[in-house]
This record gives sequence, C-alpha cells and structure tokens, in this order.
Amino acid sequence: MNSKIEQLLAEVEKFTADTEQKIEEFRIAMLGKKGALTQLFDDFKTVSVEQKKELGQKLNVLKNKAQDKIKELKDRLGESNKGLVLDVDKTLPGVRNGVGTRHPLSMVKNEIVQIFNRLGYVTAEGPEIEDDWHVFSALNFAPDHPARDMQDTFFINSDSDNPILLRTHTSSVQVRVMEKQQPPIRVVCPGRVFRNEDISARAHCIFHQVEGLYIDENVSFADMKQTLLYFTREMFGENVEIRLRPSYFPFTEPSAEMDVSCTICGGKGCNICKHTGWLEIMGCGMVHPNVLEACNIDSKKYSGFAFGMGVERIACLKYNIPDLRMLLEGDMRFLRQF
Ligand code: 2NL
Repeated sequence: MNSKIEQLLAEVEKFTADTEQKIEEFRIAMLGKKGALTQLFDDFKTVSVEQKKELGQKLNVLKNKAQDKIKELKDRLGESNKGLVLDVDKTLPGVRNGVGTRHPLSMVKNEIVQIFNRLGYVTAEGPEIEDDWHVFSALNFAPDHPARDMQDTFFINSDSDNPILLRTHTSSVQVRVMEKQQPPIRVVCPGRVFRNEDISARAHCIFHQVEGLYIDENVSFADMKQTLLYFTREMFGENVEIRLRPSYFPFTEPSAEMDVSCTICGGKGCNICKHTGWLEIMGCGMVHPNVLEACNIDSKKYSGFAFGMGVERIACLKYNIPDLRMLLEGDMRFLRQF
C-alpha cells in the first residue's frame, strides 16, 4: 500500500492539463467512485492497527495534494480563458440594435382614422369579445339572418338567448357609443374582427376594419357622398373619382357600395381593376331607423350615415400588394419595405 501511495503521489505531482475535460478525467480517475484514491481508502479499512497511523496520514496528504492540483489547474484554465475574453479587438465597430418600424397595417389604419379625425370624428374602441345584441340584434339582423350562422361567426358560448361571440364587424362599438350618447355623434371605430371564413389571397378569418358613424339632425345621403369623396382623395390622391352602387346591408337603408377609380390605370382598365376602371373599397348607407330606435335614438328627429372598410384591402390597393396574407405573416423581407 505504501508503494502505491508513493506512486500516486508522483503521478499527482507531475500531472498537468490545459482543458476542462482532461482535468475532469483526472479527478474521476483519482477521486471518483471507482478512482485510485477511493480504492486505497477502501483497502485502508483492512490495514493492521500498527500501520493505521502512518498510512492514514500519507493517504490524507495524497488526497489533499490531488484536490489542490485539480483546483490549481482549474484556476489556471479560468485565468487563461479570462485572458481570451478580454483579448477582443476594441477598435472593431459594435453590433447595432435595429430600430423597429410601424407595421404597414397600422400605418394605413392610422392614416384612415386621422383623415376622419380631421373632419371632427372621435376615435372609439370596444371589446373584441361581444354579445349577440351588439353585433346582430341592435343592427337589425333578423333572428334567422345567415351571418349569425356558425359558418360565419365564431361563437364562444351560444347557450343563452344573448350568445357570446367574436365580433364580425366593429359596428358593435358604434352601437355602444349610441347607447351611451345622444346625437350629434361622429365616431370612427378601428379594430380587429373575426369571421369563420376560408383563408385566401383576398380574405382572412382575422382582419381589420375601420367603420364610421355620423348622426345629427338633417344628415343626408349627399353629406355622406361628399364626406367619402373627401376621404378617398386624402387617401388615394386628388385625381381619383368615386362611384356609388346600390347594395344591401341590414343596418342601412338605402345602402351602397363605393368604388374608387383604379389607382393603377387611372380608370382606363387594367388587370388590377379587371378592366372595369373601378375598385371596390367600402360599404356605406343611411343608418336604418330600427338601429337608431334599438339604441334609444329618436329616428324621427335624427338621421345619419355609416360606412365600413377593410384595412387589409385598402393597404393592398395603396401599396399594390397582391396577396393580403403577406400583411399577416410577419416576414421581415416583406415588412422591411415599408
Ligand atoms: C363593409 C360594409 C358597412 C356600416 C358598415 C354601420 C354601423 C352602424 C349602423 C349602420 Cl352602428 N351601419 N356600419 C354601414 C354600412 C356598411 O360596412 O363592407 N365593410 C367592410
């Protein structure tokens, strides 16, 4: 046993290593569960009483030396690594953090809202999770109207007689404004809306809308037409024209769809406008008397107009984007262009 101790002592003395792995291998070989030293301590139990004192001391010396060696080598490794880290070229230019930019959808939404703000419309927002009353019933949707159907609307809870659902348009925000406030009312309502539709280049199940509402005494269809012409020229330029086509919505009467003269060909006809010279950009109409009455506004005294547009659609037209999904995917190669 004595000679084994001497031999290990010599090994410890002369051992050296310059990697963490080699030091660890050494520690395991010496002090690990099956290490040489551990083995010696096991054998020590069977040593005769006379030898115990001398061999015990020697064993402890060996163990301390092995531990000191490991610590010393680790410290030296740490020092040289520290040297490496400090040894950087401080004259190299630093890595810059990129500055973020606004998303094109936010830019277009803000632009739409600000045009109406300049005409005296106040911005109003409301909940994305709504009830049937604010999304459908107050807006003159018949109880069996197909838009309420599971196919169009994401229901959260349809047990009660006023189901909870994700709003399919931001008109619900305007209903909330009318319930709280008597005319004159001028609001714009931007927000996210949800429809249970198949996703394509032209439609998504989550998209953004801006709706507007103007109610006062003697508000006419002509007021609406001029307001929307002003908006369109602020948005697409001085030279565009608009046209209104008859349409149907449950919440407006009469209702119309509004087109803008093609922003690509100027109305001559091209692929984008499918050779019609016109692009559809919003729906609008005079607020239905049933809607005013549902919100406790006297439909004999007051009238008003309302309109709604999809922000993705306006953004695609304004920036000539071929597929609305590009606005929702977050691809930096696309977003960096704005
Ligand atoms: C479209 C059509 C429209 C409205 C939205 C509205 C709101 C209230 C009362 C009456 Cl509270 N109308 N909003 C009116 C006409 C059309 O949107 O195609 N949107 C993308």
